[in-house]
Amino acid sequence: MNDRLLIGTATAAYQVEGAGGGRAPSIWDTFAARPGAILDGSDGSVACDSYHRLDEDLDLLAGLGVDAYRFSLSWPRVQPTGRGSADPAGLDYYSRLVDGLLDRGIAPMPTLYHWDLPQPLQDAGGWPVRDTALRFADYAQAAHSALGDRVTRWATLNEPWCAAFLGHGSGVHAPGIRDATAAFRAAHHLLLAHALGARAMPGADTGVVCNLYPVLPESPEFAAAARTVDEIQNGLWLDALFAGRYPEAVPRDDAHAADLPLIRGSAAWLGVNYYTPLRVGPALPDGRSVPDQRAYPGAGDFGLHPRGPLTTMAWEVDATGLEQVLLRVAAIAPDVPLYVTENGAAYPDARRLPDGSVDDQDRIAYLRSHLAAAERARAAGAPVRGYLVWSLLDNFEWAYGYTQTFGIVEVDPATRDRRPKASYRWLAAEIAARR
Ligand code: IFM
Repeated sequence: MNDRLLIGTATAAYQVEGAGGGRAPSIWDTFAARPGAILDGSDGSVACDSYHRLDEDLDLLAGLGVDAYRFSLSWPRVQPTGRGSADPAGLDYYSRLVDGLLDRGIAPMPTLYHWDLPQPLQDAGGWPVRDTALRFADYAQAAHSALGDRVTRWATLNEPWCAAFLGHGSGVHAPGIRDATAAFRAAHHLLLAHALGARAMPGADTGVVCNLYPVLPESPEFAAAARTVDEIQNGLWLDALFAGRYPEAVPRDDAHAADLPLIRGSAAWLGVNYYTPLRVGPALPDGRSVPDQRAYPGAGDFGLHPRGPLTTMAWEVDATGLEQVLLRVAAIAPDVPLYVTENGAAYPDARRLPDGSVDDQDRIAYLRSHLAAAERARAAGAPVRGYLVWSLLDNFEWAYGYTQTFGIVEVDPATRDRRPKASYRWLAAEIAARR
């Protein structure tokens, strides 16, 4: 095992870049334009404007002293229609980002797909259609041939559960479809895309990033619902990737089953995004749980019951859950390196220090306890290699717009000026101490 945990931060293209440089439309541009889809009516057209503020962001990373930076490539920036030749200007942005990181001694960790499907591919059917997986493999090859001389560690997809089940089950994410059959098809084609993409990048160290949760029934009557939630949230991805099968909650499909041998063993490493456990209990009277139910087809009527203290996402804070999910994966796939590719918390950020910067002691406590949990999993034998904080910047939090702040750097919503929070300084000191 490597002696020192690699420490970094993470962002994603649609959440930070903005549409600068003539980025072509993705499903998130279309979805965000739907009235009521985004809580504050916002979108990612400017976001943190990282497209124009590349050097500033690079310097913030250098100031932290991180080992790695996880970012995503915008597929429509690289391949505007999702097919055909790549746009050299789009690739050039990522090439400059990669060079800027390497110049500062930071390892680039790109993700190829963090939910921004080129709109023309959605018009052709999107993830429920098999051809989208083939298009993804071509895109992966184009990205790898442009950057593979400088980037070794790639993630194909971020959180395919969200793309499949929030995008096609509950419909709270783009493309906003509510159809369980489409959600299961999307899930399979995302896994196929990952496997074909990994094969299209010879010599790369290619993994995939899943959002995993301990799933806990509130009482024995909810054991069956919790099992289904667990199978869709965790088992679907882990079983397919590491055992070449789907759990019971996934409807049988012979064409999908035939792809499983290709999917099995296709991840050279696994990224684990962890935020909170899920407690499955009775449906809540105020109807808040309804979207969650649709995101878990077959689980029946249930609600999620987070226990305080909660973040502003209403997510329960429980660092032991991170240790549990890491140990669970290590038990299934003991030789597959693990990276905590996202961990972090949205808080009100209401307190300020005399110098005006946010004094986010709650976020520091969250990060400190979760980093310790990752270390405990490692000490217990899980091959945990890295820990990356979500997020470097306050950014576009999908259906929540800009109402949720996860950053260790504050971004002024009007000017996009950056100001490090206390958590940024804490992380910098933590990294320095570990060296
Ligand atoms: O902001 C998201 C990110 O895009 C994917 N993982 C969870 C984060 C917080 O919700």
